[in-house]
Amino acid sequence: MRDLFRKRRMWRPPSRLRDSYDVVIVGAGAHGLATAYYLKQHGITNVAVLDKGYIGGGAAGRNTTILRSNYKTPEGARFYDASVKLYEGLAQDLNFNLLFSQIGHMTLAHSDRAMFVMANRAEVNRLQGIDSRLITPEEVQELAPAMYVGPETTYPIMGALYHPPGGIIRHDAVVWGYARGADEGGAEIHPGTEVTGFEMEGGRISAVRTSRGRVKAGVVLNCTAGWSSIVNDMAGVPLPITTHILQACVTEPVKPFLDVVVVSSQMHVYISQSDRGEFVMGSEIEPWTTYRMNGTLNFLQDLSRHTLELFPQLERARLLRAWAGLCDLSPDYSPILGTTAVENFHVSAGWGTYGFKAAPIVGKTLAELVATGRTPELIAPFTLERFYEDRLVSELAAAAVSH
Ligand code: PYC
Repeated sequence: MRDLFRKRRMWRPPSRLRDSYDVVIVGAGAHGLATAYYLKQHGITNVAVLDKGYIGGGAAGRNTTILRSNYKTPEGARFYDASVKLYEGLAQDLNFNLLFSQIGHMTLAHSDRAMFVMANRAEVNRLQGIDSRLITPEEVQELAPAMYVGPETTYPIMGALYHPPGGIIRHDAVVWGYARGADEGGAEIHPGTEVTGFEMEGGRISAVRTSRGRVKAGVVLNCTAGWSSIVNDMAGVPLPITTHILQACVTEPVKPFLDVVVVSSQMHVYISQSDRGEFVMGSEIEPWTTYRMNGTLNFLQDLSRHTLELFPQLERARLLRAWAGLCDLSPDYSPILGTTAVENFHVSAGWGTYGFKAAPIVGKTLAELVATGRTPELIAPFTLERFYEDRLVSELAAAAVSH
């Protein structure tokens, strides 16, 4: 019976930690697992993915599943566009149904200033070959016929930034698909294995100390999102990151009536309807820094108020679940990705509210960095050094909602 159960699992049950690995990835979320998966394409298979909790239990399991690439900077738009393109072929690559619904993404504008910012973003996007354009209130209504856009709204809708390639995907399927692919490629996945420190020798990490023993490591990657500054501190590489919570919630399933992702920065909401009919809704990050993932009543009240202005039909819908996740926010709202001052220690951090969207391209580019020792061009703008060299990549106005 026990054997039968094990054979059916999607990845091998955790074995004993070996003494040494070519690559140790800290964090078994979407970024860590994707990196382990793509390392196989470079012939690197002696890999351990360690996580203090369970697979996909951090930000990968606590987002609102939105994908998009309509960022504000050319660097950001290029990078996230490469990620969306990988997501488009990912179900086939992983041979795993990821339920990617490319239903389009619409960011509402409620003021002249917002229209100007959206127009600017649309231009930047189009110069990168990304489908993104300003649309009129009439087109907004055509895309979301069930949404209230009449005169009684607190914030009248003046137009929107429309991004057809955006959409939603099944987030846990992404994690499981990458975990299964990484496992098939030979990587070992070790949940319940907390990293407690690094042993340093000659400016390098020589070994990783864990709650299950010590392992030697050729290269170490920090893919721990909300906990990235804690893990980086262990290597003596401080990150300019503050950690906040982001809250979201979901209603009971209702009849399908929304077929596009709707975002309003002014109203601090993003709303989509899942394949099951649930309304998935989120808000801006909380302004205080914390590692406690406790939800708040204020969040539920404000979010419900704004959602009901747009979708009064949801008045009687019950909330099924609410959750909070950690966001590792960088000063310019762009990721911190790639090499650090410790030669064999690389980082994927500073994701704020954008991390889940980036998982495939993070995995691909970090795997290339590990395999070749060279920073791929796509991620060169995002290295930690930019904060010492005054080369910030400000994505401040590209957040789904205000930060
Ligand atoms: O930037 O698309 C976004 C986003 C969605 C949820 C949080 N951020």
